[in-house]
Amino acid sequence: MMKAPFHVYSVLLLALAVSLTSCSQQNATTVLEGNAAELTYVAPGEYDEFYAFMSGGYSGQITAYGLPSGRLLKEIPVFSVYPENGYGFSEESKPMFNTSYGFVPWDDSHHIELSQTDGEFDGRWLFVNGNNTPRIARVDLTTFETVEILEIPDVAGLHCAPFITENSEYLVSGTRFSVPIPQADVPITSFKENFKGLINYVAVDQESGEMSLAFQIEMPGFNYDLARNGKGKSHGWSFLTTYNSEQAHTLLEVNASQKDKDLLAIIDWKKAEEYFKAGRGTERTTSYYHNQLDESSGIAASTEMTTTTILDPAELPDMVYFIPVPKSPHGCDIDPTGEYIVGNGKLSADMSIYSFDKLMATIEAKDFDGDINGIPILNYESGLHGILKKPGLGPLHTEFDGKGNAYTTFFISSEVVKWDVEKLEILDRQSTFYSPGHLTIPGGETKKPFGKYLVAMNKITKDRYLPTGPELAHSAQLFDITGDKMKLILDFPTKGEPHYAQAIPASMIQPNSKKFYAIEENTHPYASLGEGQAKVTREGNQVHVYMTAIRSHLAPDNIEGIQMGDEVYFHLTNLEQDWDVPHGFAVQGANNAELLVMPGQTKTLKWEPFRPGVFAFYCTDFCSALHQEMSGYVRVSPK
Ligand code: CUK
Ligand code: CUA
Repeated sequence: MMKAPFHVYSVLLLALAVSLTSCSQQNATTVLEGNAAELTYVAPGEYDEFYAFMSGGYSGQITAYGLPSGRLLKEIPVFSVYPENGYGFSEESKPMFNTSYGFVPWDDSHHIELSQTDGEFDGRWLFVNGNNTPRIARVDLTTFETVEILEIPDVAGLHCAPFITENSEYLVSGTRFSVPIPQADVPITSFKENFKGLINYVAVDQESGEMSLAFQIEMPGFNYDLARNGKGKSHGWSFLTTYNSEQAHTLLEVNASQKDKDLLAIIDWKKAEEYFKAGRGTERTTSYYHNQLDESSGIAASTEMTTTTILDPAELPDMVYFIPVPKSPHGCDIDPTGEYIVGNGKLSADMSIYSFDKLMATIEAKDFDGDINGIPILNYESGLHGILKKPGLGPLHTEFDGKGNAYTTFFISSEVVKWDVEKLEILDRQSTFYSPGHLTIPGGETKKPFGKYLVAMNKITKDRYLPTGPELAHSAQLFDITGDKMKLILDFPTKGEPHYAQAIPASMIQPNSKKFYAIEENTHPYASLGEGQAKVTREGNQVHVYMTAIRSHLAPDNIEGIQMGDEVYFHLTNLEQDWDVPHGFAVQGANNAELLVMPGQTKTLKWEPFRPGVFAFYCTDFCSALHQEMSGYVRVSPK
């Protein structure tokens, strides 16, 4: 099984696994500039200049931070239930978690993508992937709420997602793990015959933001890792790094690191779209869920989808290409001009930078070195802009400042390196504490980066903060990149494991931020639009409590006539019409969670009485001086 010269790889692999955490705190202090406090200080009552949206990794959520202060503004629940506000517990939100695998209340969120118009952020929506149970979610940036979750069928591990095109036409994603497609009970040793990859194109409605699966491209059974879409001159093309072109299915750390080069997939998505629209795809039966929140009722609904269209590159020419990329690549990043594509290998000493013009010329000249399943492999040298020599160890991700500079994180050597994209010259390097994964620069993946700051999201925290036992918060580090040299100016702990983040000027979001929901627009079927509508109704063993909340009482506040065996639905409408006056609701022995209801909204908690007696309920949000009085009783009688 271990045909590879194990000793050779083991050194590199050990280095990758262990990483260098030798930079001491001493160094941190020496690289700190004297005016760091001034550069990051946001006075009480003042606002941050940027919102930074970070994925939560194994928390499954998104967090919004202010930059440069590093203050946590909000955790936005996406793929995981969130008892803090009842997301995933309220009847309205439960359908958001429906998948073809059942109710899945957790995921692993990796990559944030802000919506774009003409290659620049437009501040409308935020997309993020669920890596484990393949899904893509959309957050509405007027409410900071998850409004849509779309499952991606037949893939396994949606790490490579959801990368957006220049006008938010599509979100491209690729399967992390190849699997039998369609799923089948086959021996794992039949990997090479039976396991396949899929690259997925989800269309985004330009007006509503609504996602729909357009088509899937069937690919060889590699691992599809990360992608970016072209911009400007390269608009219409997608680039995806792949690893495990060895097609190993066991001990990947050795067996998927045998070849000196893996492959970068290059896709002409305009061509794919043409084929799709001309009906050249094959329809396949499948199952996946599309969950959407109706914003006027606040109720989510699921639709099961049953077919998908597959495009086969073996039958549809001039659509997919490969080009070799150095050993075990991770990030795939494109500079603001759309000309340079960085596809670096984690186990390679140098970084390969491709030129879009040269790639196109290579395709034009059919300068191919064979093919895989009918997909041409472009000549490596022909597509290359050049090599960045010995930039550091373990290059992962690159972003840009819009001034011709790239910034790359190096996991093994624990640093960020600034280099000139055109000249391929290293300009600066600064230590991070410790091994960085992604980095983000405001607008750093767009046509017009805002520059100014760089945030490194570090995988290892160690001694950066007061210890909290074995489990530590992950850490982010803020650098000022306005000068020739990067300056470390702030450390801040983060939630979950932020893999990627994007930052956007606050001015693009703040004016549109919704303050409350208009009660007259509430279309929830169980809403009480005034206290006069508060009531209790019964349909068989289902009891519906139409309840209202306004400072400082709940109505009705004495509920009798409930029997053991009943299902009680508390439909709480918050009648307030002012900013920042939520009311909460919890009932004793609640076997789920609470509700936190925003002004003008209705939310529902299902409660099944557990024994006869009189039980208290109360508002959970300190909403007024008489908040403690905001309570009531429910009486439960034997059947
Ligand atoms: S990431 Cu998902 S393993 Cu480098 Cu984009 Cu962290
Ligand atoms: Cu309403 Cu406390």
